[in-house]
Amino acid sequence: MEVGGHPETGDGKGEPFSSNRITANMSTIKAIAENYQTFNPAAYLQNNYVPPRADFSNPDSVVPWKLKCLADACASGEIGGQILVDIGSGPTVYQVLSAFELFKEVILTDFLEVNREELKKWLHDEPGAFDWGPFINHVCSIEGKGEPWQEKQKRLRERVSRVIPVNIHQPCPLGTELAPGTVDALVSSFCLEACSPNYPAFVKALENITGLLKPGGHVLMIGALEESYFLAGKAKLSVVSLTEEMTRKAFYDVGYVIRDFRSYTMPESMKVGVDDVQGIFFVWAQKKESN
Ligand code: U87
Repeated sequence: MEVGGHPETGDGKGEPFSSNRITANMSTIKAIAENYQTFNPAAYLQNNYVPPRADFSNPDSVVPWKLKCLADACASGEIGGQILVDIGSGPTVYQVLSAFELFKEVILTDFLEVNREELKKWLHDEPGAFDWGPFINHVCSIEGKGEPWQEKQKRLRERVSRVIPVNIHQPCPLGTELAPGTVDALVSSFCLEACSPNYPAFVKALENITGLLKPGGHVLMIGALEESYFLAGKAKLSVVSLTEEMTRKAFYDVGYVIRDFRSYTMPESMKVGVDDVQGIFFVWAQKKESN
């Protein structure tokens, strides 16, 4: 099959689908996977989920902005159903604090065993688990139901049915755990761009996770804009540098209608030397009924 210039040698013009790019792609996906083996969840949580980035008294702080975007989409009344899957949860749960209320079953996923263990530690309220209390309390205040955050925490721990492996670079990212087209909604925060070697691989990964969704299903995605690396202990992870246009185009090309798109410019006060991120995007998108 002739795809963009000479199949074997590639035409050097960087045609996205030339064969040597595909092989290069594969090697770099493997390299990223190896690089993640030194990812330290505790260091990562200290880098991103304590003040100033997680400061609920500062309206300009990063985490309150993320939680507001998610809460607004979930308050629309249009999102809900049987199964919600969070793609690339890492060691965090803040990203599902609004959405989980709208589903019967919530499935958390990550590529790394160490992160899945960190999640299970919190789910089972084991000693040394990260304290998501201030995050849950903030979401309760956004939702304005005035309920004690401990009740919401208890509900979330009961609603999570599984913590399973995921690989977004696989056509079936969850393997045989869930059949294609059976999931009602996806949440994903800072995952696809943080483990894809380049933009075509990012778009392919979006296509792969989209295969899990029912037609008409919703995605709530948070991601980094114009970031090239981040730190997590000894690990220095490379990131695909995205612009808003590249992000919108990916959702459009994969077959979504964008329901809401927001972006946040990283204030100097939030640049704490753990990455070179310049901004954050939030997308609420709906998979077209049929492409
Ligand atoms: C979070 N969701 O913190 N398939 O929101 C699937 C994979 C694969 C793979 C690796 C990146 C952190 C972003 C969580 C964790 C997100 N992780 C998994 C970080 C970068 C900007 C920034 C960050 C965090 C891997 C907070 C803030 C900012 C990680 C997850 C990526 N800099 N998943 N093939 N390979 N992963 O194990 O858990 O992706 Cl505020 Cl600004």
